[in-house]
Amino acid sequence: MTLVTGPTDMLDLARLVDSRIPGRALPAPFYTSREVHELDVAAVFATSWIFVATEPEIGEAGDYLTLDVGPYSIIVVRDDDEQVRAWHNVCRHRGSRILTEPSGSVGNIVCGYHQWTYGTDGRLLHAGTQAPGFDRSCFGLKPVHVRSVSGLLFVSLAEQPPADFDDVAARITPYLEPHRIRGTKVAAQHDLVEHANWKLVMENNRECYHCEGGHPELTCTFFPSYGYTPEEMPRHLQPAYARYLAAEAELERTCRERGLPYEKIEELSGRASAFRIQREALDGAGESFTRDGRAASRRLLGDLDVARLGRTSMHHQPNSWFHLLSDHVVTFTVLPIAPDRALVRTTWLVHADAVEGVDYDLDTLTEVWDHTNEQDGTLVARAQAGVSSPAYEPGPYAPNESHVDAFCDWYLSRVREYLQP
Ligand code: 3BY
Ligand code: FES
Ligand code: FE
Repeated sequence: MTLVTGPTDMLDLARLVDSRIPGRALPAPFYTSREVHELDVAAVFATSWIFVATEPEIGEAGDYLTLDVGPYSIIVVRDDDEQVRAWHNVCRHRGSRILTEPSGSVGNIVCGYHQWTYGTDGRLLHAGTQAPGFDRSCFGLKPVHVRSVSGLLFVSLAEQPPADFDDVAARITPYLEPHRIRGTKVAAQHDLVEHANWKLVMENNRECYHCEGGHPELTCTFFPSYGYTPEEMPRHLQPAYARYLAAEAELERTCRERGLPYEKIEELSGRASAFRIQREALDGAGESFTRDGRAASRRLLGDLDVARLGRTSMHHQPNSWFHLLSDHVVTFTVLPIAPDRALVRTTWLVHADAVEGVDYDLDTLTEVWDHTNEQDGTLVARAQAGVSSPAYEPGPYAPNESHVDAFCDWYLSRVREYLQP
C-alpha cells in the first residue's frame, strides 16, 4: 500500500492497478501522478480508437485541424480527392511541428523550418537541394489511422488498431445515419480546459447522480431518473420517472413507424472498443436540449419529419459522448493535457442549410450544454482537489453509477493489457 500512496517516482504501476477495489473509485495516483498520465497516453490513448472531430469541420479539400494527444500532434486533413487523412504533425527532416494552427486550409502541408513540402496525401513533394541519392518517397508524413463513421472521425495511433471497432461502426451506423452528420455544419465549437484529470471528467459524464443538484438547465429535458433501475428509483423521482415511461412509449411508436432504431446496446467494458447507444425520450416538449424542450433549429436533420425524437445518446470509451437530436447533434471529446488538466471540446452541428438568426438562435442552441459543461467543470475541479488530499480514500459507487464503474473497469483492463501484454 505504501507504494500507491508514496512519492510518484516510486510508483509500481502494476501494483497500483491491482490495488483498486472493485466497485469503488480509483486510488489517488490515477488522478494525480505524472507517471499515470504518461501511462494513460501510452496504454489508452495510443492504443484505442479516439473520437477527434466531425467531417463538417474539414468540409473542403485542404481543410485541416490539428490536435494534441499527450506528446502526439495529429493533422486531420481532407485531401485533394476529398478523402479524410490523418498524419503525424512531425516533419520528416528534423522533426519540427509542421502545422501550428488549430485549424485552417492548405494547398500543401509546408514545414516552416526549412520548407519541406508535403501533399495533403502525405507525399513529400519538395525538399530543396539534397545530396545525390536522396529518395523523396522515403520521407512522406507518417500516417495515423483514421475512419469516418457516418461523419464522426475516429483516429488510432496504434500500429494495429483494435479490430473490434468494425463491429462498433456497423452497429452504431443505423442510429447515426438518420441524423446525416455529413449534411450538417458547425454552428459552434467551445473548448473548456477543466482543472481535473481526464478520467474524473469521464467518470462525471458517465453518471447523472449529480444532475438533480448540479444541472438545472439540463434537467429541464434530461430525465434525472437516468441510471436508476425501477426498483432503485428514489421516491421523489417517481413523478419524473412516470413522465419518462409515458414519453418512452410514445417515442417507441414514433421510431417503429419510421424504422428508426432506438433499442439500447450496452457494451461498455470487456472489449477494446466499448460503447453504449440508445435513443431515449426527453422531458418537456421532448425535441431538443433547450429550456422548454422545443427544437433549437427549425431545419431538421437529414430526412427527419418529426421533431419529437428525444436523444440518440452514445458513449464511446475512453473519451467521448454524443447526443443526436432531430434538430442538432452535439459531440464531446476529452483529451488529457496534464495529470490535473483536460480539454473538453463541445461541437454543435445543425443542418448545413440552417441560417443563424433565421432558423436557429446560437445562444438557444448552446446555452444548456454551455451551462452544463461549466457546472461539470466546477464539480470535477472540486473532485480533483479532494482526491489530491492524503485523506482521500476511494468510496463505493452507488447503483446509478454503474457506467462509471464500467468506465473504470474498461480503463483498467486496457492498462493491464499494456503492462502485461
Ligand atoms: O451522457 C451525458 O451527456 C449525460 C449528461 C449528464 C450525465 N450523463 C449521463
Ligand atoms: Fe521541417 Fe526542416 S524540420 S523542413
Ligand atoms: Fe454533469
